[in-house]
This record gives sequence, C-alpha cells and structure tokens, in this order.
Amino acid sequence: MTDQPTPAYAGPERVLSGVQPSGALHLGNYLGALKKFVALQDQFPTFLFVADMHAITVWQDPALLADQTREIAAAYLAAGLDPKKAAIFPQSAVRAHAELAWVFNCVARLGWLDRMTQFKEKSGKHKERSSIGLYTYPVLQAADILAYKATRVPVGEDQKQHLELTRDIAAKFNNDFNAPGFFPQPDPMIQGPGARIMSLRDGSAKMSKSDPSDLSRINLTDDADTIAKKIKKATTDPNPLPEDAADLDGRPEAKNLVGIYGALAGISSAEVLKQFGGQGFGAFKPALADLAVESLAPVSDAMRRFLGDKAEIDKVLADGAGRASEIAEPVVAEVKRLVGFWPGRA
Ligand code: AQP
Repeated sequence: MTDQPTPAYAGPERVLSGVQPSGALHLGNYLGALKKFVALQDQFPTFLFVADMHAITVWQDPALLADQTREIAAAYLAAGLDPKKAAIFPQSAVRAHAELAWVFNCVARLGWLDRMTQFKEKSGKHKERSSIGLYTYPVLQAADILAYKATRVPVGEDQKQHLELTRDIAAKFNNDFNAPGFFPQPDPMIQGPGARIMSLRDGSAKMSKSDPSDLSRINLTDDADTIAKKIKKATTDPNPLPEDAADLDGRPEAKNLVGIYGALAGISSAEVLKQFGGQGFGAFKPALADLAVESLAPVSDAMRRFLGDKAEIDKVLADGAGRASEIAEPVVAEVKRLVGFWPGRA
C-alpha cells in the first residue's frame, strides 16, 4: 500500500501578526515587524492584533493596560497601516483566541514547550515563580495565528521557534481530528532587513523593551537629541568599517549598526559599506543618527497625533475586532465540531 499524500491547505492567503502592549516600542519592533506589515496590507487580507493577553503573562498595571493597547494601535497607524485594509484589534476582544488556545493546550505536548528558549530566557532563574501563561504563551500564539487560518506571519527572528511550534500544532490537530488540510502551515516571513536588531550596548543581545538599560534601544518616542545620544554612546570596536560585508563577521556591534543603517535606508549591508567602508565610527555614527531621526520623526509625530484622539483609536479597535471575529468565530465553531463538543448553544 502506498501512502496517500496529505491534502494541502487550499484556503485563502491571510496575514496575521501582533505586538504586545508591554512598553514603549523600539526600533527592533519597527524594523522587524511594523514596517513589514505595511508592505503586506496591500497584498493580502491582514489582521494585526495588540497582544494584551500575551502581555499579562508578566505583570501589567491594570490602570495602564488599556492605554498601552491604544499606544500600540497608534503605532500601527503611525507606521502607515490603514485600518480599512488591515483589521487592527485587541486580542482580548476576540474570544476565539482564548477558546482555540485551550483546545491547542490539549493538542501540544509538554516536551514541545519544554524546548522553547524564550520561556527559559524570560523566566530566568525564577521558573517556579513564572506564570503558567508565560509557559503556554507559544500555544496562545498558535491559536492567534490559526484562528484566522493565517498563511503568512511577519515576525522578527526571535519568534522563529514559536512559529515552528505553530506548524507542529496545526499538523497534529489536522492529524488527530482526521481533518487533512484544515489548518495551513503558516510561513513565518522572517527574512529581510531588520529581522534581528541587536542591543546598542551589547551586539550579542537582541534589542528588547525589557532591557533595563534605556541606552540599549531606540524607542519610537525618543526625540532627535536622545536618538543621536544613544547612537553616539553605542558600543563599537576601535577598527574602521570594512569594505566587505563578510568582514563584519566577528564584529557584532559594527554589524548591527551597519544592518540598522541598511534596514532604514532600504539597502543591503554591502551597499552601506560601499559608502562607508574604510571610515571610522566617528563619521558613520552621525550619518546613522541623521538617518534614524529622519526615518523615525514622522512615525513618532504621527503617533502623538493619533494618541490625541482616543475616541478615534477606540473606533478603529472596535471595528477591527468585529471584522476579526467574523473570520475567527466560524473557524473555532468548526474546531469545536471536529473535537466533538456538544453542538447546542447555551
Ligand atoms: N530586536 C528585534 N529585532 C527585530 N524584531 C524584533 N521584534 C522584537 N524585538 C526585535 C519583533 O517585534 C514584534 C513584536 O514583539 P513583541 O512586542 O510582541 O514581543 P517581543 O518579541 O517579546 O519584543 P521585545 O521588545 O523583546 O519585548 P520584551 O522585552 O517584553 O520581551 C515581533 O514580531 C518580534 O519578533
């Protein structure tokens, strides 16, 4: 007997991604995520959530969380997302995420989650005191994606392992419930400039909201002077920039700054070095600072403008949640049917 090939997913292409409202957004979030979303909204139906359910896996002040959620929505709009094209919504406003996450908690295996490096990094030495939510975070992430049967998920490099888990959960669900091709195998779309922006203080650590040093990151809300100061203080080595991009290997800080320049300018590291190869950081850093200010100032100005009209942001979020629910609810209803839950309505 020959194995029949498993029918592939044949539904429509959809883009989905999210950002946590857990602090000020930084250049890594902008280049690794937001900028990519903008390019995709014209090509595919796009769903962008504010990951408030993910954010509470670590403590969030309840008095601030709703405003933090609005800030991420404002950042989406300021980066150039059009709420008529992309549905922008709070994760907690679409119940399908939580419902599907429970089913996936029963599909995913403990051994799979034990391998997740982000939990190890985030829980650090205090694993026992971490929330269970922080541990099952990647399962909720799988639900976020698969509730929309999303086929493309633009994220930074740090999310690669979680996306692999999503693919495993989708395959196991399809197999366990005899539903070949029900869930797609989503493509993580990690490639491209800005996929991994590193800390300005340590070229081996990723730029992160939770880094205690504010000098390690450029926030989207930093003013021109602060951006210039942070780039001036960025850790570097004493050598001039090389002519050849291959010679950036073994020089993580130089590689990071050249990569940031390239991602902002929309050119490759090789092209950056054509311009700056042989020059020292004394010449390169001011050019980078000018470019960063020029690129980010319109985003932070627009963010401030959008945040000035909370009612408008709330309208965008409510409208997005409605459109998102229209897609996700029937998927979850079908999941419940496949699992064999009682078919009536309470
Ligand atoms: N340094 C980075 N370079 C490129 N992309 C990055 N992303 C995050 N850091 C970088 C991408 O930004 C999106 C949203 O991330 P998130 O806020 O949902 O969560 P995160 O990855 O946990 O971001 P942080 O800044 O590192 O937050 P903390 O410090 O709270 O953990 C994702 O697509 C992510 O890949």
